[in-house]
Amino acid sequence: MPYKHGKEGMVHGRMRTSLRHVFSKRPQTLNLCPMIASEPVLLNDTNRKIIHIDMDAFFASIEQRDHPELRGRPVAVGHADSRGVVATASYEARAFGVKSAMPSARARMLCPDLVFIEGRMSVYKAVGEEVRGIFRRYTDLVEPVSIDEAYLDVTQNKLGLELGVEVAKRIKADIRRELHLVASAGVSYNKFLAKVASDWRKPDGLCTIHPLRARRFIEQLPVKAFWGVGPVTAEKFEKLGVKTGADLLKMPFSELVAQFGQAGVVYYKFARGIDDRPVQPAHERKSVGCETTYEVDLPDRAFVLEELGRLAQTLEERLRRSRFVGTTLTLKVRYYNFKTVTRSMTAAVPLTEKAAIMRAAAALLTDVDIPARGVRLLGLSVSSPVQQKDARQGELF
Ligand code: TTP
Ligand code: MG
Ligand code: MG
Repeated sequence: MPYKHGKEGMVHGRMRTSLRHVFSKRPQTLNLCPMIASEPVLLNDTNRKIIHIDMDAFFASIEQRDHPELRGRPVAVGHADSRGVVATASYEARAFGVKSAMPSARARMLCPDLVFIEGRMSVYKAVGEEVRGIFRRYTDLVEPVSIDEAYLDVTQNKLGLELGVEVAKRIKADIRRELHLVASAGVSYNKFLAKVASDWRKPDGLCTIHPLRARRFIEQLPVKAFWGVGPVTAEKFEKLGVKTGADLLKMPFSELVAQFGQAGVVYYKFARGIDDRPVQPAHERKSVGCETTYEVDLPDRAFVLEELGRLAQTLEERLRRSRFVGTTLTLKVRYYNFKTVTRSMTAAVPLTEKAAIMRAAAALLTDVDIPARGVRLLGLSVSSPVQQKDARQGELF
């Protein structure tokens, strides 16, 4: 045991706080009790039905679907020029070793007959939306992870189907019939196992990991297949003699935490098939805003206007980045004495540019008193969304 009692308590305290982001807040599923035992007592929730779905060779399959002459041929989506890289490759090209993120020149060396296609991002995004539309026929608990994959919680599903695998089968069939594309699905009682399962028999995979078989499955799993284990961590595990889930299971809790900190707790739980992270559906964004508290209170209206100009610039950038489009502007002014006033107006057209935001902000400010002792905070936000497509499309794959 590398920790003294006091220090260990502190380490656990810190882990608990930050783990809130990783795990659900149901306290009965995690009972870390460092003073009594070095191995935490863990309860496992195996009642959920979670599906992870990922489209097969997504961009390349769409190109083969839309260009029949490419079917059965090795296809890479990406720039063919010397500085280009492969975004993805069809399974025919993968047989030659061509894969995502590989320089195009190397891909061509491996597969001289490779057909390069320039990507059509707007088409891929639209198909990604169609796929999500199919998921939502079965459940609203859909958590998109990237353009071509998502987690679904189908414990309660709209069709009242008993088995998660039955839902997964139907979704795969819908995607094939309606979109002429192929998806792989993994089904289990948590996200970690569902994700591993969907990767298991790609392409066109459908793998279920039953709670009673989870332990066996995990034991033979290479440690690099565990969530959060990248090449660097895999090497660290290798040096510790840990190659598989079975090896990981032998590592004491204290040792894992000493080696990997918070991540060690996660590995400890995953090795035991425990992952309580909920499926979190995409939340609808209601507003985008920014505000600044000034070190020295702004003394008059001219200063306030100048600062509003800066805020409007920042807001324009944030709106663009989050692809948020809304029509209501709210101005917030906090005085030296913390008294706060807000004023809002709704425009006929969306407020997306600095000039329009600034005009509206200046109009709102005419209705606000600026006290002689100054203003300590200003804020601007846009709300009343008119169209939020792709608002969460931060990550693409
Ligand atoms: P992935 O799901 O990682 O890959 P894939 O769908 O092409 O193939 P698989 O059958 O193994 O799932 O990524 C989805 C899409 O994201 C992929 O078609 C292209 C794009 N992408 C990139 O542009 N660059 C990358 O490095 C990766 C990994 C993906
Ligand atoms: Mg994919
Ligand atoms: Mg993917």
